[in-house]
This record gives sequence, C-alpha cells and structure tokens, in this order.
Amino acid sequence: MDKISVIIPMHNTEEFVGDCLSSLKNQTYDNLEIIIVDDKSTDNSLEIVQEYAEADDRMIVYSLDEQKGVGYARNYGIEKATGAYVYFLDSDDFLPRETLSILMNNIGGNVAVRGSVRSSHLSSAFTVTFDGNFNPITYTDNRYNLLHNLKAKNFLIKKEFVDEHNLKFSESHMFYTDLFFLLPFFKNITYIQRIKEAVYFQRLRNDPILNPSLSQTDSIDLSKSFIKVFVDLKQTYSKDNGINAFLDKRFLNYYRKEILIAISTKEDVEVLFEHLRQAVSLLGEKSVANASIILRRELKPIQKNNIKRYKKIMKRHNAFRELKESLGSRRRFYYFLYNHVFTKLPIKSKLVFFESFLGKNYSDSPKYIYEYMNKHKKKYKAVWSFNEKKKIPGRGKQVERFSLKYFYYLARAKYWVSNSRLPVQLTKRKENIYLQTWHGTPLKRLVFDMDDVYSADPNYKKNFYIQSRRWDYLSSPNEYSSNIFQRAFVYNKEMLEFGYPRNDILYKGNNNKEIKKIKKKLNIPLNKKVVLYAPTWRDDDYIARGKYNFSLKLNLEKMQQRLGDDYIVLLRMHYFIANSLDISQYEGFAYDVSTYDDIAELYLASDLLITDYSSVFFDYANLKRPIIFFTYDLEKYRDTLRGFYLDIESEVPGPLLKTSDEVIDAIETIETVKEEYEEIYDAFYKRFCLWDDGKASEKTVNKVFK
Ligand code: C2G
Repeated sequence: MDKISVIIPMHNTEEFVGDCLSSLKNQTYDNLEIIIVDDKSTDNSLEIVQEYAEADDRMIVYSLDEQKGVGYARNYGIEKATGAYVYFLDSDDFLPRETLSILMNNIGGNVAVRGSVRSSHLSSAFTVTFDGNFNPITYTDNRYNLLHNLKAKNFLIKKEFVDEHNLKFSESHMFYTDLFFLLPFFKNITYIQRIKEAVYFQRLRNDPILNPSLSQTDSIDLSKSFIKVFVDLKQTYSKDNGINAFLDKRFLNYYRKEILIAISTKEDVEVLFEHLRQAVSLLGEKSVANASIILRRELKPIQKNNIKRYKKIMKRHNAFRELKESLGSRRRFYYFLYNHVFTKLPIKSKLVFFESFLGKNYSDSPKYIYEYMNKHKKKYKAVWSFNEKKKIPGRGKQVERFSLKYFYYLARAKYWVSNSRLPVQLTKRKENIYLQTWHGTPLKRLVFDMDDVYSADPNYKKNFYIQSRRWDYLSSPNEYSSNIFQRAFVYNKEMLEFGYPRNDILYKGNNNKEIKKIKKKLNIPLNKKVVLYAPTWRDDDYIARGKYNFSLKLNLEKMQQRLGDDYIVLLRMHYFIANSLDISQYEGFAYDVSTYDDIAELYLASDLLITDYSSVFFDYANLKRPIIFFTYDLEKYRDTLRGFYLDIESEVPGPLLKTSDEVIDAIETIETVKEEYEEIYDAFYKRFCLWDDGKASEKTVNKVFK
C-alpha cells in the first residue's frame, strides 16, 4: 500500500481547519502523511493543528516565519513530501471518508486521477452516495478542459512525476498560482480519468468582509492578478500552440464573466486599463477573430490604447447587458428601472418610505415614528410597504412590497425608515437618508459576531455588509446594544441613543383603558389573565430562505387543564415562521396571534411572558411584569447555533425551564417566582430599560427630520 502525502497550506482558518483534519483522520485509506504548512496564521489555527498532530503521528506541522502565500506553502509541502503520491487539500475544505481510497484504487498505472469538487456551506455534508460503480470520464485529446476551475484540488498525482517535471506553484503571485503547476502537468500527460464519486467539499465561506477566502478578495485585485498570471504564462509558453489557445480562451472567458462585472466605475477602468492593454496585445489573432462582435468592439479600443473610447463603449455595453439580463424576470426588470430610471428623477425631499419586518406588518419602531410624524410633522408625506393591504391611521399611502410602485417610491423618497434590511440590489441615492431602527436588544450573537451561519443563506454576512453601509442613523435601545451594534454590524455612523420608539407605548399606554381596548380588538375574554408565549426562530430549521419551521413544545392540553380556569394563552410565532399552528381543539383557551400587527400591544394585554432566546424580553421588562424562559434546547441553541452575549443562566430576569410541566408550575406560583427574581429583575431593568421613557419617537424624529 503506497503512501499519500496530503499537502495542506493554511492561513487563518481556525473556524474550519478542525473539520478538515477530522475528515482526513477518518479516511478509509489510512496510509497518509499529512503535511500542514502554516503560512503565518495570526489566529489560533496553528494551536489547533498542533493539537491534532499530537494525537495523530501521521500529521506534521511546519510553520513559516512570514506569510509567503499559498503557492510557496504548497511548494514547501512538496519538498517535504515522502509519499509515492501527492494530494492537495485546502485547510477550509474537507473530504468524505472514501475519497482518497476511491482515488487510490483507481489510479492504476496512470500518472494521475481526479475526483470532483462540490461546494458546501455546511461542515456536516459529509455523506456521499457511492454504490461501488464508478462513472469515470476520460480525457484524452482536450485534456485542458479539466482545468475549468483553474485549481489543483482533488488531483491524486504520482510524486515521481511531480519531481521529474519539476512541477511548482507560482510563488510570485497571490492568486491563481495553481495554473503554473497545472499547465506543465497537463502538457506532459496523455490521459487522465476523472471519477465523480471521489468528492471534495469546497467550503463556501460566509464572511467575505472580515475573513475572506482567497477567492473572496476584492474583485478588482483578483482581476489584476489574473491578468498578470495570464501575461506571465503567455510569455512562458509563447511557442506552444495548444496552451496559447487555451490561455486565450480562458482570458476572454474571464474577461466576460469576472472583469466586466468587477468594473463598476470609471476609476475601476483606470486601474485596470493598462493591465488589460498588455494582456490583449498578447492574444492570438485567431482568438480575437473568434470572439463575439460585442467583445471585439470592446477589445479594439484596448488594442488601440484608447481609454476614452473604451469607457464610452463600456457604458453602452453595460447598460445593454443589464437590460438584457433584466428581461429575465419581472423583479429584475424592476431593479433595472429603479437603478436606471426612477433614481434619475428628482428626489422628493418630504417623502418618507416606511417598512417594518419585511412588509409583514404595521408595527415596531417605524410605526411609532410614522404616528408621531403624522401628528407633529405634517409637512411630510409617507409611503408604507406591505405584503398585504392594511388598515393604518393617517394619510400614509400603501404600496405592495416588490411591486413597481414599491420601487418607484423607494427611488423617490428622500427618507427610508426600516427596522430590517432593504434589498441588496438597490443603489442608494446621494441625497437619501436612511434611518435603521433595528428590532431588538441582542441576546444571540449578531452578523459579524457569529462564527458561521448555519442558515439558509450563505451570503448572509456579505449582503448584510452591503445593506448596512447605507444606514445613516441607527436606533439603539441601551448602551449595551450600542457597543454590540458597532462591532457586530461594523457600524460607525450616528447612533440614536434614545431607547426604542416601539416601546413608547409601554409607557404611554400602560393603563386599563388602553389594555381593555387591545383585548377587545383581540377578541379575548376580559376576565382572564393572559399568558403571552413569544419564542424566536431556529437557524437550522428552515424550509427555504426566510421561511422557518417551529414545533410547539408547550403542552397546551396540560396547560388548559391546570390553568384554564384563570388564564388564556396567546401564541405568537416569530415573523420568520412559516408553518401554521393547529390549535383548534383549544378554542377559548389558546389564541394564535402570530399575524397580529404589533407585539407591543400584546405585551400590554398580557400578565406574563414566556419566551426563549427572543429579544422580546428586553422590551417586555419595561413593564416590570414576570417573565419565564422556556429553554428546552438551550445547550444546542447557545453552543451550536448562535452563542449569546449574556450569561443567560445568571443575568436574565426569570427562571430557565426545560419542560412544559415546569412552566405550568412556575405560572401557578408566579408570585413566588416574582419575589425570587426581584433583585435580578431590578438590575436587568437598570441595565437595559433606562433609556426608554415614552419619548423615543419624538427624539428620533426631531433628530432625523430636522
Ligand atoms: N418578535 C415577534 N414575535 C416573536 C418573536 C419576535 O413579534 N415571537 C419581534 C419582536 O419585536 C422582537 C423582534 O421580532 O423584538 C426580533 O425577534 P427576535 O426573536 O429577537 O429575533 P431576530 O428577528 O433574529 O432578531 O438584535 C436583535 C436580534 O437581531 C434578533
């Protein structure tokens, strides 16, 4: 059994390298030499791999004195390798258990064999189905086709061959260094087989802002780097027709797919033009002649070194491309109109665009800001975005979210007021002022404080970053939140430290008259006490993007038996929850208030709150009424999914309970619970609720709408 040297270059992948090494440890093919070359990580990666290496003597760790780049690190690994085969794995990727044995069993007398590469944003997608029947793809003539992703991942190659042809990665380029290894590799082989079943999982990284992978580097830098690589390789292989044709094809392809998209401003053109000119001058005549007419029109001014003409043509072509693309769907066409037509019309300086919880309801801080403005800032006009038509007070116009009118008014309104995110595709106008009210004091870690996002959207962090760059003001409910928001949103513009406008009603409406009015609106008995159950959502339990499942763990039957004489229960699911509750058998006891607009009114109508990790308890504490935490999945939620900012076990103002029975017991003895938690509750109130005084809307409006 021959030994494989697995070569792993590493730089700052502390979150991922454990998965990578575990996946190697578990390989069914175990004659391995695992060479990890640390390219001067500044996080804990090195400590982590050293720990793995202590427990597994197949692992050897080398650490470089200074950062030299991935090409250097891989070459270093090749030099140290003593196996009969080499295999390159990146420290943020991982393999199913069988991959290396499938490759090894099928290399036969050949120089190399290759598996397939799949992308994944989960580290648990380990299982691949493999029934023992291979489905090989053989490349003989057009073997450069295998180079389609320009990467050396998932090739198993004889070490002898690497040495014989002195195959090396480039050390003078930061990106696309694999090509320097792969081109001479392909030049010198006549046959290679790919085996689909030998899978390699390439991790889709979710933080291109604070912790980008190599391929997530700024797209202009990547383009520059690609062009340099192209120029160097063209010069090295100037005599080889096959490679030349391949390189030309790759370049034109890259130009169309990456460079054109990367160039978004005139400045970008200026940065890239000289590089482009150099590259285009090296293209073969035939390659240019074979390009499409549109492409040829763009290449010409580059060849003639006429940047002015190139800019002009690019502007026209880009608009044409965007329009063409926008015809693919109605939504895309609306984005096109927004970006190219509506935002060119004059801005309306007294128009305010409101949205709360993605158009799902009339609620939260935007509602209270709107109502205050209705009374005190009559000069302003308002447009609300909703999924469905609503009954709202005042003169506010309503538009359906994502309709043509929605885009039209977004473009024309000088002010945007929203408590969550607005579509990433919108460009913000220079004059636009965006008040982000956000929607809660954070308990669960937010955006850039989260390690990895185990949810339906792998682009979450990237999009969040783009969207939050547009905020001009951010509402903060307490000092604790201000600090977290600054870090977790990477936010450094103005923070409005006035408390939450949405909580004004908890001070102004905390009286019998208002409470009775709400209860009547809810159609619930006036003579019973009210329990409000308002849990949050779970990142890993999703149906699709933005749509999550929730399974009710409260035993309503028992609750009704034991509490039904004195209480009723309001069940309030989070706005992400898409499945509906079937509570028909508890009529008169349990009420589904998930679609009720404003949770603040539910707070007022209730006598006590049950929640879990939802930020609702921070707001509810303003009422100083009892809170119970039904945290049946605490360990999983805290330790795997999110992580918390508070020590939930000692800092929250109520008991953490794991079973429905315990919850019912606590409600039955609520007076004792109140006494027990009095001190913690007081401290909690002082820490989180002091800024709320019923005047947050007024202060916010006076600041933003001067
Ligand atoms: N909410 C609600 N009903 C629920 C849960 C939440 O109406 N059952 C509303 C509340 O106004 C709450 C807000 O949605 O404050 C945010 O809900 P969270 O459960 O805290 O979760 P999330 O939407 O992930 O926001 O900084 C706070 C956070 O980011 C949390």
